[in-house]
Amino acid sequence: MAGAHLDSVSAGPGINDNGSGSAAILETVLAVSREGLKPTQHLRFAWWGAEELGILGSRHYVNRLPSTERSKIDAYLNFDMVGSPNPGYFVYDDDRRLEAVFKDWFAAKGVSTEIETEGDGRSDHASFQRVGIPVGGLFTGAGRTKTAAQAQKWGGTAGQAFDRCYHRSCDTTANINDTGLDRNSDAIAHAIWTLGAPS
Ligand code: DTR
Ligand code: ZN
Ligand code: ZN
Repeated sequence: MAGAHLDSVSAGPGINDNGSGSAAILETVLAVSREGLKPTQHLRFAWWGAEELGILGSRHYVNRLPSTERSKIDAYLNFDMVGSPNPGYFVYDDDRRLEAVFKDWFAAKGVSTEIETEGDGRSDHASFQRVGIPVGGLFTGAGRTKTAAQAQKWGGTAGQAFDRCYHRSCDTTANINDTGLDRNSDAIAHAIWTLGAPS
């Protein structure tokens, strides 16, 4: 299962937070449909409401899931901010198997990754993690500042926030780094297919 929150804060349009994640998983859905792919596992996608109000939509969904339905969810992948203008490449480290799918893909593309440490409990994956469903995901950074070492390996601007428009009115379509969104969109498609159609 893959998800992204569709809502934004009232301060701005939320194109990176979280139009980027919403669009990235939609692209995977469209590719699977366009190619007529037949995964061995069911693929489930969700676009959450009210994440910014307290992770309410995904919390409601999980709380209302019967246990028989919960047990069908092998993993939940969360994509919340995957196109930050000064991007980092962060991978959730909550589950080793899921983390490896992303890390290995980026490594094969020559892109180093770091463990995502800022978001524990701060997005929709928390709703699944609290009931014991393995979670993973990607993140390109919010208000924290990119270090010189990170700029050295990832490019971008050291001493500047990964997304200086986080929760601000300037989070518009100009607030997206195309390379970061492209790389993460491809990594997302790879992970969903790898996990959905295990060889
Ligand atoms: N995207 C933010 C929540 C958030 C902040 N840092 C992280 C790290 C990983 C996932 C999510 C977040 C929001 O929706 O406000
Ligand atoms: Zn937000
Ligand atoms: Zn968000």
